[in-house]
Amino acid sequence: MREKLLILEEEAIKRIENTKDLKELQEVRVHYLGKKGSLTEVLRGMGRLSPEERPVIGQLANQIRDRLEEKLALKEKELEEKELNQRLALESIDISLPGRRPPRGALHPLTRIIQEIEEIFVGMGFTIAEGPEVELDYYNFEALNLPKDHPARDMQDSFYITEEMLLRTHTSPVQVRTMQAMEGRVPVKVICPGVVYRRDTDDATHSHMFTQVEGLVVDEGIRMSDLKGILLNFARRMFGEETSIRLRPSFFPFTEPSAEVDVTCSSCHGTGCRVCKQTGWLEILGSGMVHPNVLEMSGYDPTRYTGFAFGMGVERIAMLKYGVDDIRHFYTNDLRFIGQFARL
Ligand code: 2NM
Repeated sequence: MREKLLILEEEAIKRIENTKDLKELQEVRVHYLGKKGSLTEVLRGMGRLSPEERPVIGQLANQIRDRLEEKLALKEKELEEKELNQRLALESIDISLPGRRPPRGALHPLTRIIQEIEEIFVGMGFTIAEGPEVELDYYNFEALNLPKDHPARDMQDSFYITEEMLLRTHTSPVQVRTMQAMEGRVPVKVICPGVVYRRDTDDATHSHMFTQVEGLVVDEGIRMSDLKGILLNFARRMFGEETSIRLRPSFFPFTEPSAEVDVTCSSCHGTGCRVCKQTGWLEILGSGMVHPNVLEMSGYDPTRYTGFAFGMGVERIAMLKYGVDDIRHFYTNDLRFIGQFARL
């Protein structure tokens, strides 16, 4: 019996040592120490032993079980470590490989100019208003002192959708809507950025869809000097503090008097160059004192209130500021062009 147990132990230890994974180790454990295991079997046969032998063999069997348990535990720890190391090696990431830099996006140059214009006017107390691009004839023309038979309202120049609906030709209808929503309250002090549509043939300086920012101020006692002050401040913030402006008489149906505003050419500082066609001046916007008919139609008594308004083309401002020679560059989305305006 004693011999049998010692052989069993030797055999079990060999098998434990040769085990290659945890699954196999569990099989070995069951084979020797399980309910129907070899050692268990031997212990069960102890009933046939003499009373003198029984405690000796029993003690030996228990010692062997303890030693095997210990060996199994040691081997289990070793195999667990081995398997963990294998998994870590397999799942390891090569952190020495440099990453691929994703291309960085940037705002479109027109978006940047719009934001810059907005910031300047918000700094002077203006709020920003937006409105629909598909507009009623009433807001786009009628309420701006352009009655049905007015020559400046040529059907050929607008994209009409129905008899009374069209793509807005300027953002002035937003200002009309703002005045009507204010129901005669003052001050009205808004700028209206947005795209507008005109039935033009596209070329280097014209686009059938372009971007405008218009402004409107209505209050008691608003005068032409207020317009000049606001627009001089805008021009200096936009084109540099050394910039001067000049106003030239002009005509718009919705303002009287009306004026075109020029800034001193920043390419030649007023001495004359190709950009300003030797004049030293660049036209940047149209403006004027709001026509009494326009105020009246939108709920403001023109004997009590006055106002000024102005409108500029954002593409033109961007072209002058950055020296861009063709408006179509803004719409082609060639990253070689667009990428040059990214803030670094
Ligand atoms: C311009 C030039 C002059 C203008 C007028 C109005 C309104 F709605 F108040 F009547 N908004 N914008 C205006 C005046 C626009 O763009 C060249």
